Amino acid sequence: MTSPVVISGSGLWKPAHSISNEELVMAYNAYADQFNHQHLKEIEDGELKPKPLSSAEFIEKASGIKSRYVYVKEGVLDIDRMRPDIPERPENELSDQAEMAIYAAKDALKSANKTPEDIDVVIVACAYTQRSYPALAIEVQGALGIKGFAFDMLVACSAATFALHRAYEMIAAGTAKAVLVINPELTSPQVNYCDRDSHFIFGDVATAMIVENADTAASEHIFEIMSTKAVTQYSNNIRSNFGYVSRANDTDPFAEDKLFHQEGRKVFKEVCPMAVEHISEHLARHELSSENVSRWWLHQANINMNTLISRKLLGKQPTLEEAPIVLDTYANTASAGSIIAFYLYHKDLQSGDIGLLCSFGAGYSIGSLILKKL
Ligand code: CO8
Repeated sequence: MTSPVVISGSGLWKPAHSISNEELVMAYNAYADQFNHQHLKEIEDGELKPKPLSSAEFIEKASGIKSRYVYVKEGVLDIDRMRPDIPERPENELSDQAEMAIYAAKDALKSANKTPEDIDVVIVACAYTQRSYPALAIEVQGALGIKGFAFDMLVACSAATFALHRAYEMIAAGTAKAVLVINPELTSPQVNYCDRDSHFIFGDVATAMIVENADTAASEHIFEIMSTKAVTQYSNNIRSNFGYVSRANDTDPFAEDKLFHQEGRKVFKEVCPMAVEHISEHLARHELSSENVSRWWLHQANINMNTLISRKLLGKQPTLEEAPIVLDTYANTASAGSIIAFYLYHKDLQSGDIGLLCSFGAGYSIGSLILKKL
């Protein structure tokens, strides 16, 4: 019998700086007041819409977010800047995202009792990479001294789960012996801090996981990947138009459409039923039902989405132990959210317990893995 494919370690790195809802709202409201004052004439003439005020209470109630980590805090709360001030690093220095990735990778290697020599594939999977080439994954591979190959992949909210799927397939096919999947989610440069509807949503973080065969795994907490399931369906409701063609388009690189923007209500309404159907079908593949799942490591975009999805699946409000929420301190960290939930809440599970890891969001994309503690 072939040895199962397992997750043998996980890693997390969070920046040293965080911003509370109150701090963020204070800066945004001061910016909005200044904008409305400076553009009084255009607003009165109906040429511009006034900037509405934000509220910390609304943010917590609508999203579950109380605070978020940011890679660089300077600039974000400066009402004359409203974006992080991240100095460009020279080409002979480690890039920002590679540095974030390496912190999380080292934590994952330690938890899996592995050294870089044990790894032969590195995947950097996240919502954005700070450049197209050379791949961040190859930079990380070089910095860690890993032999083999490495590549980047982008699937927005589902980058982490889709990369774990690829890692699972490589191990199952015997084309890799141990895969390091890393998610350096540096979201803050793409957040429109001047937009009341979205200024609060995202945070920066990096996560990592090690995927290998059970017979090489040597850690305390090993999870068999029983199976994977993915689906995508095209939607313009979550979008950023920033890209390498922007320069040739002769458009304003600071324009709102070049940053993250969404139709949040529509996303909520369309993604929740998709996620419920996807997860139900995935569990049914193993003749499992929701009652058989001890832990739900769900995507962390909005607490009300998670409540709705888990209530539909379980027929009741899940406890925080059953479906952990990390949104309050981390906010939406794109593809890393469900991995943070796993990292923080997996050690108490017993041998034979089943957990479900699932991402859902931009694309639309949904990716799930059914995991069993060995
Ligand atoms: N303060 C006060 N009032 C506000 C604020 C605010 N900050 N924001 C909106 N309001 C107002 C609205 O203007 C509206 O007023 P009115 O009724 O007068 O028009 C009212 O509050 C209600 O607004 P909404 O209906 O929009 O409020 P919701 O309850 O729907 O909450 C959410 C808004 C939180 C955005 C919610 O719709 C949501 O979370 N939807 C799901 C979104 C989602 O999951 N998106 C996926 C995110 S994408 C992703 O995860 C990865 C993408 C890639 C990474 C990008 C990194 C940058």
